[in-house]
Amino acid sequence: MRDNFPRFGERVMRRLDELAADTDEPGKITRLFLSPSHKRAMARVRGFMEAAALSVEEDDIGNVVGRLESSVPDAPVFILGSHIDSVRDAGRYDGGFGVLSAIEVADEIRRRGDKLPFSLEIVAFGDEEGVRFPATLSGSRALAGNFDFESLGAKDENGVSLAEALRGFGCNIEGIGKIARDPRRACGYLESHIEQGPVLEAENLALGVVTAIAGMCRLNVTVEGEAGHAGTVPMGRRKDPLAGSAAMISAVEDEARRTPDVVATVGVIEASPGAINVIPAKVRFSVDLRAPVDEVRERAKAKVEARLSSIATKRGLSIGFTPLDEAKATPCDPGMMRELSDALARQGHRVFTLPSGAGHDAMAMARLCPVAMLFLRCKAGISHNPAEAITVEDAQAAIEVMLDFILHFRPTAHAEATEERSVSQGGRPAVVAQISSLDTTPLSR
Ligand code: HGY
Ligand code: MN
Ligand code: MN
Repeated sequence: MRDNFPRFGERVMRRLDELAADTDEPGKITRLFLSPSHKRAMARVRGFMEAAALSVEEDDIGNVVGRLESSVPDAPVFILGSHIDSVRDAGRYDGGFGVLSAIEVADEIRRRGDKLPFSLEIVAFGDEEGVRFPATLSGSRALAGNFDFESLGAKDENGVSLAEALRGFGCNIEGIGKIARDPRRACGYLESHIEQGPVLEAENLALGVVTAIAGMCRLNVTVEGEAGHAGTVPMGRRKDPLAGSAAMISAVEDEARRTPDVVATVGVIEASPGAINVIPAKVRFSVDLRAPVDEVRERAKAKVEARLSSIATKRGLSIGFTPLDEAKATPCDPGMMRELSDALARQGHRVFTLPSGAGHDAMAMARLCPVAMLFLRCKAGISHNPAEAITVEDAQAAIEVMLDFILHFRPTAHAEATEERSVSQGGRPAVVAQISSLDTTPLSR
């Protein structure tokens, strides 16, 4: 395939540069769920899908779905995709690569006239990052049939609820329940994504097969003390929630450092009333805690909460924990991993497997069907950062492997293997328990 395969890597790189222009922060890439830039990006991706002669629809949770119909009557569907929302000041490859590479695969299959025993759906999910609302994976959870309708009440930093934002975006809330795909018809999901870590580069490999995706939980910690005059309250009489939060944030980091395989991050902090000469009254900070094994993560979370509570007690502060979201660790399907490894080998790559510390839409899609992920090397493992970088050669290699995988995938053989596995393991891994707490209203200034 290598010789007569047009260099679609160049087109993907060019299109990713075009997609980068869809931002709500000029000079940076910030494309939050249901934002004006998300709407522009959807239109752009729709255009790419239509240029590949896919039939395109936009669903009621803000996904764009392109479809290549199989000539086989009543054929099942194989899903490819990733997300087009971003973090703030993001890189241009996180998510978008998985969508645009999938469009190249569908376009090449159509161009060559290959007959597949399944239809192909290419999905551009609208909310993987969960930056705007305290919910993540809304688009893929809806497609997989386990959207958390309680999250419709969750509010963004401006107090806009998810339901209001969806309506303002032109979505029909009542249509969300109809997005779910039939698990008996979905024969698999493959997501290609940048690794967002340094392992492939260190192995001098372009591509890798993901074994499992780490589980994560997100919570807000609210610490309350006593506002006071910065000049008159003696240090020994203060109940300073910001100084207390500093000790707590160090404890979060310390707990993660001392627990193998656990990572924890405080990414957001707010203090009120927020004046230079006022001892703060209240602080809220976020915690994102992950581990490849759920029990390890849950134990670490309990220890973090215990340590933070004891710091609060010692300092005469009050503390509250508000769970925001949780996604359980998700193993990739062994059969799909084998088939992806075979495609890598056929395309001349050394087969290398690795876990994912980052979350992905595949976590939600695992609820619907067997999933696999193809990782692409990224420069110095940098991601969630405008310095994110990949090469056109690696992009080309990934599309060649994805195409090879799709051309060789046979749902029937796979369905039996999956059925046996599913019965032996008591069904699909429970993917997510989304706790949509409403405590994201901005601190009163
Ligand atoms: O946070 C994550 O792991 C993903 O980038 N949303
Ligand atoms: Mn991503
Ligand atoms: Mn991301």
